[in-house]
Amino acid sequence: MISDAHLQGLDDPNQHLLVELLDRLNCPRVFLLGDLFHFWWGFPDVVYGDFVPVLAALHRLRRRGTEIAYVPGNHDFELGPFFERLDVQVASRLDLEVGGRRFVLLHGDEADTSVAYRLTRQTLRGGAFSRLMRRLGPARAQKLGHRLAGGSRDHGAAEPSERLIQAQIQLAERELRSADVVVMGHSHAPGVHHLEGGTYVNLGDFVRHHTWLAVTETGLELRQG
Ligand SMILES: [Mn+2]
Repeated sequence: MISDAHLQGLDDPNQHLLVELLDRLNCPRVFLLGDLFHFWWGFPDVVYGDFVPVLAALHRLRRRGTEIAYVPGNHDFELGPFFERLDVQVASRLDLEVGGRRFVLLHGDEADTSVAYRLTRQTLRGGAFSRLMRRLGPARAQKLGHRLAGGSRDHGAAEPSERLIQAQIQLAERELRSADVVVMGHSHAPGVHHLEGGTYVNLGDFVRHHTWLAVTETGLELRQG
């Protein structure tokens, strides 16, 4: 399970590190838990040149027989048209059983219930914004989206807010009432938390920590690189 690479373009070193990781994975399933791209607004039949290396790596991974699922993050829009053609499942959350344990997979931005965040989310996910992006077309939509997402190179370098980290723990506690393991990203704060109801793993990110979760027969391993 991998999330939050916030890839920015062909010269982003994290894109090549992520490609190397995807190319050496040898497992039945891979879960992408959001914000692989700093901004993605999908148009049918549009392949963004900036992301060809990672898209090709996902295609190779799928061709090797690995099933891939993508839970969109708050920087990902309209993933369906393109990713379903790559035979990647897109779902807003995933509830599944692995090795007899019930997993819930989320991006994790749901935890942020602040008014400002909810307003922004409502606007960006609304019909008016969608119509605007379609009118702009792929090149200008990506440009605008990138600006809205904050174009800075050192995105993700800032320390995650304690408020968000706590809100995610509370969300995990709620989900653990009906699950054994909750996995999310978004806060870029990697960690394995043993809570009363089960285990909550935050994936961290692939911007600065380069952390990801391996689910093996022996347990959960937060790995680096
Ligand atoms: Mn996010």
